[in-house]
Amino acid sequence: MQIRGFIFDLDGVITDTAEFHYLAWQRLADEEGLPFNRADNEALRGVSRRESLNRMLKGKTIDEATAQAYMERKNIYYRDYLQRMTPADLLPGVDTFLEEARAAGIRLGIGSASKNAGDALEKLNIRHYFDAVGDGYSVVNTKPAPDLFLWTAGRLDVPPYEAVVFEDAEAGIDAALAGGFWSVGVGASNIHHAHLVVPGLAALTVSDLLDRLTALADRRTRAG
Ligand code: B16
Ligand code: MG
Repeated sequence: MQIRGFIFDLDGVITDTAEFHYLAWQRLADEEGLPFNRADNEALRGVSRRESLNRMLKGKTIDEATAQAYMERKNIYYRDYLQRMTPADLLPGVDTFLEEARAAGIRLGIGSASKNAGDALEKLNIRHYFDAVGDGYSVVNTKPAPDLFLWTAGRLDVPPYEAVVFEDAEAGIDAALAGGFWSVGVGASNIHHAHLVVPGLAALTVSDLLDRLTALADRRTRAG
């Protein structure tokens, strides 16, 4: 088995923008008198801005103009938080892991649902590591559809069975598996169906990961 590409989700894997998304949605909810809290926000992880709004509204119906205005306002609040982001906001172990992967000749990509992913990479000063950046503008069908990871793998020129997706959200692992990728669940919530689960990238080295995936592939081959 050969692994030639790594594709990283951004929020929850590379950095914790989830907190900024939460604060921005919470501010909008408070201004509009919508019931919303930190626990509700968990259901918004990894899904698009539009789907996040739908989940935040919990069945309440609003007209399209109001929906657009809400999303625009939330995004203004979110981008305000993003401006304060620095390389210190990288999650532990990320820079070492990216360095190791590059040294091993692995092609690197981002597969994030966020339309702000490019700006976050610039603020974190890690844009230069990536050969391809798939973001909220790249495809129509969002996670759990595999389209975004397939799009990014295409740009990396690596087939899914030779690529690993790193994801913190259930919808993201579903998308990786649907696309035929190897998957690493990062964190602890609802990602038990990934091929491997780690608490964070600091808990993993590239050579250890490749060894573990090779062992898994060998077991599968033997099992037929
Ligand atoms: P935006 P990821 C996702 O990023 C976030 O997890 C999710 O909370 C957010 O709604 C989505 O991006 C869209 O973000 O409003 O900036 O376009 O986990 O796919 O990196
Ligand atoms: Mg995520």
